Amino acid sequence: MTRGRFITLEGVEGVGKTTNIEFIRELIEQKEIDVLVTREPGGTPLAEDIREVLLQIRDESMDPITETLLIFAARSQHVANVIEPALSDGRWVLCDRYTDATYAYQGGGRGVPLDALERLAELAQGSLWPDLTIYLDAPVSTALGRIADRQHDRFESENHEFFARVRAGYLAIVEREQRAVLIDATQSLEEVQSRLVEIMNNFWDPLG
Ligand code: T5A
Repeated sequence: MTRGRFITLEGVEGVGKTTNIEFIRELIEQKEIDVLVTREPGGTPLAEDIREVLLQIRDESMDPITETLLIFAARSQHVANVIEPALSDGRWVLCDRYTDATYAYQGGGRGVPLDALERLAELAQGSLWPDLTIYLDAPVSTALGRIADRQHDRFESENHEFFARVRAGYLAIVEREQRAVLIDATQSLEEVQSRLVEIMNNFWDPLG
C-alpha cells in the first residue's frame, strides 16, 4: 500500500483557506484519489472540544504556554486517531492549518520560544510534516477586512500588530521550507484558483 500524501493550507484569518479547501479537494478527487479533508485545531471529537476552549472569549486571559499546550494536545489526538491512520491506509489528507500555524501564531504572535515549539512538535507529531504546504498571503488589513462583519473569536479579536507578527512568521517559514508555496491571496478568487491548479500540477507530475 502506497502511503498517502499530506497537504496543508495556511494563512491568517480571512485569506481564503475555507473557500479554497473544497476547490483543492475537487482537484485531488478528479485524479480519483481518496482524500480526507480535516482541520486544526480539531478534526476529532476530543480535538474539536479543545478547539472550542481555544476559540472561546472568556474573562480569564489564556497564558501563551497554556494555549500552546492545548494546541499540541489537539494535534496529538488528531495525528494519532485521524491523520496517521488515513495516510497509512493510502488516503491523502488535506488539512486546514497544522504546525506551521503554531510557529506563526504561538511563536511569532505570542513569542513562545522556538525550541519549546520544536520539542512539543516532536512529541505530538513525531516526524509527521506535510509533503506540501500552500500558504495564502495577504496584507493583514486585506485579510481581516474580509471577515470584518463576522462575530470574532478569541484569536480574531487580537490587534493588527499581532497578525503582522503572525504573517511575518509565515513568511519566514516559506523562506525556509521547500515544501511551502506562497500564493498572493490579494488576487481575485479565479486567479488564486488558477495558481492552485498550477501548484497541484507541479505536485503530482513527479508522482507519475
Ligand atoms: N491557531 C490554529 C493557532 O493559533 N495555532 C495553531 O497551531 C492552529 C492550528 C482557528 C484559529 O486557531 C488559531 C488560528 C485561528 O485563529 P480557523 O478555523 O483556521 O481558526 O479559521 P480562520 O483562519 O479564522 O478561518 P477564516 O474562515 O476566518 O479564514 P479563511 O478560511 O482563511 O477565509 P475564508 O475562506 O472564510 O474567506 C473569508 C472571506 O473572504 C472571501 C470569502 O468569500 C469569504 O467571504 N474571499 C475572497 N474575497 C476576494 N478575493 C479572494 N481571493 C477571496 N478569497 C476568499
